[in-house]
Amino acid sequence: APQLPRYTRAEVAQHRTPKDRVWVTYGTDVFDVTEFVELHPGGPDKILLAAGGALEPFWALYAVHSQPHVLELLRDYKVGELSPEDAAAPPPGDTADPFAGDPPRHPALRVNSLKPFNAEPPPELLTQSFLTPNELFFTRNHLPVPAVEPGSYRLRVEGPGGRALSLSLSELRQRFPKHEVTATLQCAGNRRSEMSRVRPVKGLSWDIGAISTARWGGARLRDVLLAAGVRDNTGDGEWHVCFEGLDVDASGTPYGASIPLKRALSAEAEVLLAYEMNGRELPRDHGFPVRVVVPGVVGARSVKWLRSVAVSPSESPSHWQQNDYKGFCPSVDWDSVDFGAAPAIQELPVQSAITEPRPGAAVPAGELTVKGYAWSGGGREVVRVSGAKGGEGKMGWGEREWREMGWGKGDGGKWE
Ligand code: HEM
Ligand code: MTE
Ligand code: MO
Repeated sequence: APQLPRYTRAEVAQHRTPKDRVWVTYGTDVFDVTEFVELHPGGPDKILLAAGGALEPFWALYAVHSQPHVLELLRDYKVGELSPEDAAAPPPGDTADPFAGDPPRHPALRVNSLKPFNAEPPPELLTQSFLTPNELFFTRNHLPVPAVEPGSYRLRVEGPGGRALSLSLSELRQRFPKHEVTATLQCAGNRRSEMSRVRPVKGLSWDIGAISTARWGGARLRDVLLAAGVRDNTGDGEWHVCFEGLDVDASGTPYGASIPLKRALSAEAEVLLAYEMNGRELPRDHGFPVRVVVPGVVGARSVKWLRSVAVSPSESPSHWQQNDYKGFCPSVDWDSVDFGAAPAIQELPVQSAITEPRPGAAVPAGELTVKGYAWSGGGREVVRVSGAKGGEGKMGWGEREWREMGWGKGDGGKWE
């Protein structure tokens, strides 16, 4: 066979659009798939997400590709091989960097900030499946990802009157029944880039993807609190449950937040201390080994890398409970804001967005399939999706999946 040319990964990365030609790698082989882009059964937009890089992380998410005919098809487009140096693993990062220990991430994520890591899935992958694959679930980190050794992990639970528990990971799994909940997390900043077009606002410039859905498994917070001596009448329904993470800032202060004790104790609210996400252990970016999941409530309260849980007459003293994640009227700005004057956000209102087609996309004349998501907030069910001309949307997986799973309610849905 004739010797094919060798290319570096940097050379492959220069071919990311049909104009510059579309190259991808698989193993150590290089392919020019420009002519296949329009023929791709999964759509041209999706294949372009991998342009200039490796196919493996994308194909790992969509099992349709693990069939012999897909590899055969790819073989026709081979144009070369990776240079021997680039075929080897990338060099390790800088150890003086506090973020050097962060985990590897999926290349499809749209990165809003690298350190700390904040990223969202591209819209057309968000509605590719009802449950967001763990690798694509949006990530909102305020600090470096802590490295937790699961064998020595302990969760401290402080009940009323000085009572406290210290739970290992296996005690958390064995002492309390495992409960599963399908819940959507949304960051308060979701769609901030659109708000900024009306008036500039401070914060990460999220598009519509700072929202994702997973099936979470773990112990009910209620069960753990009862074991720590909390009773249904503790604090007369006025107290709070404060959470702290293992992620700390330069002064050693951890991320923290709280929710009302009433919600924590409500069997209906289904607040979890989750150790599983879509049937697997939590990924490091999403709180390994244990995180809080508060369905229907702003993502900021679902504390990751959970270190402690404490019942208290007051809300968490954390910066993120007291001086962030609050809503103000449009006349308030950063000079006049008084964070003490507003309550901490818990439930968020209705949210919905179109994921396909994207703004500005050229679409064919005639009937068009539009995809998107709808979320009610507060753990409530999506009742209706209506079009601009009053037409009703056809509910997609949301409703159907909840019924299949025997769930009477869900707090998210996707439709087309
Ligand atoms: C489906 C090939 C890249 C997402 C398919 C199918 C083929 C194919 C042959 C149909 C499989 C079957 O039903 O038997 C390829 C090739 C690629 C590529 C050759 C690269 C050169 C990608 C990438 C993504 C992707 C990067 C995601 C980001 C999908 C999806 C489907 C699909 C979601 C299923 C479509 C549906 O039925 O809804 N692809 N693919 N593909 N592909 Fe790809
Ligand atoms: N927990 C800790 N310990 N540290 C954090 O930075 N970010 C919060 C919350 N829990 C955060 C945290 C915010 S603002 C959101 S929106 C969600 O986690 C995001 O969860 P995810 O990264 O798993 O999507
Ligand atoms: Mo958030």
